[in-house]
Amino acid sequence: MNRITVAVLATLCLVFDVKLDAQQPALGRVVTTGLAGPWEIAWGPDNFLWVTERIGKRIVRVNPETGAKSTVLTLTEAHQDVEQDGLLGLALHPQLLRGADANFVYVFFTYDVDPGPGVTRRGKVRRYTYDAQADMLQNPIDLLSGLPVHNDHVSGRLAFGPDSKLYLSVGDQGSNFGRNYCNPNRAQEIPTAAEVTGQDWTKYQGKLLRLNLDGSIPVDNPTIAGVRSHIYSYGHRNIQGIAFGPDGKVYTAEHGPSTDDEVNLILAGRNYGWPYVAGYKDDKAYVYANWSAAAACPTLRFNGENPSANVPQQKETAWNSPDFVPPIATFFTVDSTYDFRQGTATAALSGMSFYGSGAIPGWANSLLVTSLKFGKIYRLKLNSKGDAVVGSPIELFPSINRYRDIAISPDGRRIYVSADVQGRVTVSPGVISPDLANPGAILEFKEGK
Ligand SMILES: [Ca+2]
Ligand SMILES: [Ca+2]
Repeated sequence: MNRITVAVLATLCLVFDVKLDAQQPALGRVVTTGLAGPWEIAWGPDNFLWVTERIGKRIVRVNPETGAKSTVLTLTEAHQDVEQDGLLGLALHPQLLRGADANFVYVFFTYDVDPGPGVTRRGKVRRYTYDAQADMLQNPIDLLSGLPVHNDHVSGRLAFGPDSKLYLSVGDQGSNFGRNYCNPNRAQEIPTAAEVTGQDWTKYQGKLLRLNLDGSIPVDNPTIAGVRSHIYSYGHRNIQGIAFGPDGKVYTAEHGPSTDDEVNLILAGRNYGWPYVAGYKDDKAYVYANWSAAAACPTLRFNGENPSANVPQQKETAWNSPDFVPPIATFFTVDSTYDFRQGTATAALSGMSFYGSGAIPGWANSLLVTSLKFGKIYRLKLNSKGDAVVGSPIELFPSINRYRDIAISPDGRRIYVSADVQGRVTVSPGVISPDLANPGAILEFKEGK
């Protein structure tokens, strides 16, 4: 660790009560570099890392020993021109290359349905079959198309559940925020039965979806407001990580606004509060300011921390839902007196994995979640029931990078991280830099003892 990193960590420990691992492993090895926006990174049954390149619109197999790459898919029909679109999620069928005739690879990507020069983004879940002889993904079959995608908060994390269902996060489109501040946020809206029958997926924004492997709606999906759809849970902002516990529990990592990134334990049919609540229902720094409901919204200047008086505002405690579920951890919750000139109180949580191995002492039964903003991994120890976090998060493997996603070797001894090719990272309190140490790389970290 260099001196700057130590200073950052020490400061954050004071502010946010996170702990440094006393046996901090040394900075890891660069496995490979030159990837155009590595986004998903998954350990395959071939002992290679399967990687999506968000910007490059490719799926690449990387040899974790040598760093050698082979491209198994170039997806030219994916559309990519903003920070969060392109080729995103990837999930491997657990029977891939195991002789069960299930050599399936599932992907999520964004595409453009505007036939003209304009751009109208949608999202698609597609299945490919991996031909090991040719080392190519072939036989594309579209499973679910026309999913809502805009120019911000795309989400797009795809995961294969222990229940043999696909889980997909769909973001809130950045509505009521940033450049889209006059668009109403629809994370709380549930489709009607007619919309589901008509395959109008507009209201899937701000949701976690659960799909059968053919893209259809599972019969045991929850009924919400009288309607069964692909929606598994709702009231989400921008889920970037999905992980499963050994007993099938579903966990997500989610970007908050200026505070309160969340780690959630997902329960079927439940409401995770956004945009009425960020983090806990505690009336701290977050107040729901509904810019989209303000008169003459386009004439107002968006300011997430200090909305103008014309914008209707509602305290978190003014909203009630019997289905609300608070997070099991936040990064970070701050009081309403917090000075946002210090920077936003978030870590930009991204990929997340469950660590079940006993290979590294003390780590079993933890969630490992990456941070884009700080270039580190947080380890959250779960209680034996897996429904709460024990103690403070532990910070691991700091570097001046944006850690997009994580994969763990089957022996539990090596941790792999994909690093963004561009973007900004916090190098010291209030100092944010676009100079990344290992842009477009995959890094390997080992337990240091
Ligand atoms: Ca929430
Ligand atoms: Ca709150």
